[in-house]
Amino acid sequence: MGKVYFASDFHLGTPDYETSLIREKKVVSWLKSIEQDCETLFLMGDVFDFWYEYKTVVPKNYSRLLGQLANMTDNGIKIYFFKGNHDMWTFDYLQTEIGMTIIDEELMLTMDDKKFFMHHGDGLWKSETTYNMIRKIFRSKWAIWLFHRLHPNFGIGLANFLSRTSRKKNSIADEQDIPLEKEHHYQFALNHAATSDTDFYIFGHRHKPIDVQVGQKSRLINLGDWVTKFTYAEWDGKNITLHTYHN
Ligand SMILES: [Mn+2]
Repeated sequence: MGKVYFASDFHLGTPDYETSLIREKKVVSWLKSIEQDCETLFLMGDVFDFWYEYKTVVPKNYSRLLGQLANMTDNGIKIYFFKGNHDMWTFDYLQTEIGMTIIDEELMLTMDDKKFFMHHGDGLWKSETTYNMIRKIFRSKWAIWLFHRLHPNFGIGLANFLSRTSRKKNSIADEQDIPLEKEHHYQFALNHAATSDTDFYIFGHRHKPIDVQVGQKSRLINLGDWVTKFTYAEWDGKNITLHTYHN
């Protein structure tokens, strides 16, 4: 039996082409280092700092990563791609061309008799009403229909700009070292675990590696990021562990 790997928040594309390319090569190097024993890979959102695909056009970047991922699925590795708040506009390209399974919201799976609850981590908390409303609009059919009408040079240019603005705003919140009990993911997991027998809650989005116990028997893992931390989680059938990739 192979291992299961989890990573999120590569934010490829930011802050500029050159810096992102270095990071993309690092991600690919990590993927090459795990592909021998990897059975399933969970890419848990914000892989791209911005992604939008038209019916016939995709962003002309990320060829190294996409090639590596296609190679892995060709070799029988199962890959799940979660929509993050930066790359929610993935439609069928990554599924049909790369062979990844696209996940819209949460994914609940049992692996090795353990129950996993996985989600990118945005929009889970009901009190974030403004954010959740914007999220709903961005994901709506008519917003997508409208965006489809824009010429890619304009549409993708505009979105890159918006994505950068949103990242700047979010990264301030991301850096805030708020206590664990105030973390939305912790509150969500605590609340959820009270009425379910989930073993592991796995999130990205916060850019903050976390591995703590929740309630009586559950654990919360936050995957950190690949902007400054290069962290990922590994499930070997018995234990889940957080690691930092060095190359
Ligand atoms: Mn995010």
